[in-house]
Amino acid sequence: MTGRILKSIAGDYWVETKDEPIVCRPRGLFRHEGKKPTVGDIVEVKDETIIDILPRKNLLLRPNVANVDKALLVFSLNDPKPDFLILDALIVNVLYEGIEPVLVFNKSDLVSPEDIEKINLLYSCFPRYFISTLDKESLKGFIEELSPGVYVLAGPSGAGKSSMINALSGKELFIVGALSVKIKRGKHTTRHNELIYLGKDVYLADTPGFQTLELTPMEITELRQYYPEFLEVDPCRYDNCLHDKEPVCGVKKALSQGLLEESRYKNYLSLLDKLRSRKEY
Ligand SMILES: Nc1nc2c(ncn2[C@@H]2O[C@H](COP(=O)(O)OP(=O)(O)OP(=O)(O)O)[C@@H](O)[C@H]2O)c(=O)[nH]1
Ligand SMILES: [Mg+2]
Ligand SMILES: [Zn+2]
Repeated sequence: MTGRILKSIAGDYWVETKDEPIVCRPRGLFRHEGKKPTVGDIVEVKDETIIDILPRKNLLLRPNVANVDKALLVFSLNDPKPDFLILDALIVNVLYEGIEPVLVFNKSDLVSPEDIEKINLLYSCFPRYFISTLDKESLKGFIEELSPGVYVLAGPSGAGKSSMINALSGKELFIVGALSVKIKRGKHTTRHNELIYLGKDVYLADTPGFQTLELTPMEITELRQYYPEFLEVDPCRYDNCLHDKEPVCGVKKALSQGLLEESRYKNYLSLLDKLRSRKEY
């Protein structure tokens, strides 16, 4: 029998079947082969043992989910305030895995329409939604994004990922955490990855939030290709231009003309520095 892994806790795997999910253990051989079943995997199951992992379409590492169709990057507009450097790094990580990012800015009830418009312009080269899980109406446009597939929700702790899945499913499937009073940060309420079947072949993966920036290791020359807006400007003098100190650079020209967002570019340079300092080890 084949099924999809919905969650894994301490070596137990919940595999979806027609009736109830079955709790399975992976066969011992996987470890020797360096294979690890992952949430989202389609697996072959026999006698409560996972005996085979079917070929994966892709594997997102942070959060660790297999066969992802789109990544919903969930950031709150306030409480906690969005960290755009973390968002930009996350966009890069997702694109690096060949997965399309969809930006979901939550808690629109906590900011002004002007603030929303600024962020709307900043990220105009990505599909993006502004929602509040407290306002079901605001979810309507977003629901149309959900064609059949596996969607992973990723973002900082306290952004409202679990709240979103609860609001979309109409059920209290996940525990929602309070924010710490002082720093208005999330408290890492969700502890493991879990796929929820929403109906109509749509799966949503709730994942634990994070607070720190993690950038997938890559060559410094690779980074620029994960900035879709850089691909639209005039060509640079050098093919391998990093859009940093080089003369006659299409990106810097576009910036000086106000055609690109300054803060996206600054964050690009920060991520470039991160990759450079990693290389020096
Ligand atoms: N004002 C407001 N608060 C919200 C909204 N959505 C969620 N919250 C609150 O934000 C807090 C965090 O929500 P969660 O859904 O637990 O956030 P999470 O992203 O799942 O956090 P982790 O599981 O820690 O990663 C809770 O107190 C929610 O009630 C919203 O649209 N507006
Ligand atoms: Mg959560
Ligand atoms: Zn350039």
